[in-house]
Amino acid sequence: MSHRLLFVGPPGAGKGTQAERLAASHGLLHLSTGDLLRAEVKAGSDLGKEAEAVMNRGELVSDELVLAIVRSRLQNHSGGWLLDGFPRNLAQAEALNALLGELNQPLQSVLLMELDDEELVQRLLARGRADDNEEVIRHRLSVYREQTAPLINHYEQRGQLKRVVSTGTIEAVAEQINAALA
Ligand code: B4P
Repeated sequence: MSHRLLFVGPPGAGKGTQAERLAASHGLLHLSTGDLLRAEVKAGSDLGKEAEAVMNRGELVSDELVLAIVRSRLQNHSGGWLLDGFPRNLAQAEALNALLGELNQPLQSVLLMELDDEELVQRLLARGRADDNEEVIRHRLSVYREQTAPLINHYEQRGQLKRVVSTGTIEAVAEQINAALA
């Protein structure tokens, strides 16, 4: 299996859930930009204060801020990694490509997790995080279609994209992911 990979998919597709499992079972560094941003919010840092309002509106935090977080984590790490929720737009994908070139750690695979909108909304409402109310969720879905979905074509053209449909139990989705990445 690849040891430098990223997970793409709409909010609520289960990227965080599956990334955590896969990273633990394969000894990879799991970098979730969402989790890292929420940790900054919790710590009350300047960065967290800047990110909080943006996240609660369901929009994307600035590319510079997110990129600085990813760079600081990857540049001191020599093993495998799994990026979850990053990149979120083409500008972030280009910046990641440049960073990985600099670090001599090329990306090996991209996993796309897909699920229909109504199931996404139901899962996120059940999760109940601060940014999980229906209006914000629907806005996050439209931000995903506009800004993040173009990554699908981008990585498909590079021959790196694998797809799974993330319906079924967490275990069943994990099996599909293992098969897709094998
Ligand atoms: P994220 O933290 O990345 O979260 P997400 O997309 O909402 O969720 P994910 O797909 O990981 O779903 P999960 O496993 O939790 O983003 C939050 C915000 O951070 C963004 O809106 C943005 O503002 C900011 N942000 C993050 N990265 C950024 C970037 N690169 N640039 C700019 N801004 C950025 O699963 C969802 C729920 O479903 C859970 O409750 C889970 O238990 C459940 N679930 C999972 N799998 C299931 C299954 N098989 N069956 C039933 N339920 C399941």
